[in-house]
Amino acid sequence: MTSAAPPQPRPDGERPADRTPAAATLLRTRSGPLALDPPAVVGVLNATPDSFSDGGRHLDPGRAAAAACEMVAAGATALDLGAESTRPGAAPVPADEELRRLIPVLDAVRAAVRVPLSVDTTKAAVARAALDRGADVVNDVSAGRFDPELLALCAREGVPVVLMHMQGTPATMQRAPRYDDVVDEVRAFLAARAADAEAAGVRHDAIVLDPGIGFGKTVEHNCRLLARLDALAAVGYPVLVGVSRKGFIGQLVGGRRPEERLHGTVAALALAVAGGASLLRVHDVAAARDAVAVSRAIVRTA
Ligand code: HH2
Repeated sequence: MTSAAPPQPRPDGERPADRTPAAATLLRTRSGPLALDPPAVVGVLNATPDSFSDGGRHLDPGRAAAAACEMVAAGATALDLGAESTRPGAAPVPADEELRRLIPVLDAVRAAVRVPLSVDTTKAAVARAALDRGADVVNDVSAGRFDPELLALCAREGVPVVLMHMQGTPATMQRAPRYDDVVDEVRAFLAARAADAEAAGVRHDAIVLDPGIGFGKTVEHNCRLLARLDALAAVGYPVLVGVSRKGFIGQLVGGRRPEERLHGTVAALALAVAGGASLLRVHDVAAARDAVAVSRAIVRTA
């Protein structure tokens, strides 16, 4: 899974093009292994008043726990809990407020389900408190850039970390996103952040990369990253994709609201699986599970 053994000749005689270690096919977490093949379906639970899609719905611990149970029953193999919205234009939330929202919800969800839980935060203090209370994975949309303590914390605790690309900050990122070559720049950024994480002591097989769909990107940038996901998967780490109900899907289907973006989301999920995604961060778990089953069955015959 993580060995640095040289690439083996394939049965057809060709050698793999790159010499990076193979991407992990499972993530080792404190709640057990999280299989990545078939891709993991990661249900989104936001303990926020203002998230773009489920804002206000999961602030109450009892409702969050019920939603968590429903998502697991529908096929989620992990859940991602956040308490700070990162939607375009969102203002930062102080750590004490983030903890005030997160901890009661995390406690209730942890007591209700056994699947690995990730905590969606950029702050080491929030991640530390969440890990102490049963979270298993850190999902950092800043890839360790906003808080210099975060990667060292993940290394010390031995937990997997998701490193996501973002141009700018949530408050500014959609003002005028610009790239010379979005695929090259995102790939180089993620490879460098992964190298920093490993230098901080995070294991190779505990790192997940994420192109950050919608984080400082135009519709065209998002489409290009999804079309060339293979280039990101070739960096040698599992890739997480978060397209669920996002703005670019609404724009591609004539300006639909978040709750009307399911069909567009499923199309993007299927293509993400075809491009090599190993984790899908979604609001609509049952639809994602079916999209994974069908797209993976097709991909496997290629
Ligand atoms: N997207 C959102 C939040 N966290 N984390 C990763 N790794 N990848 C993503 O694409 C991603 C993420 C935004 O979605 P959501 O949590 O539903 O909304 P909000 O940021 O408004 O809470």
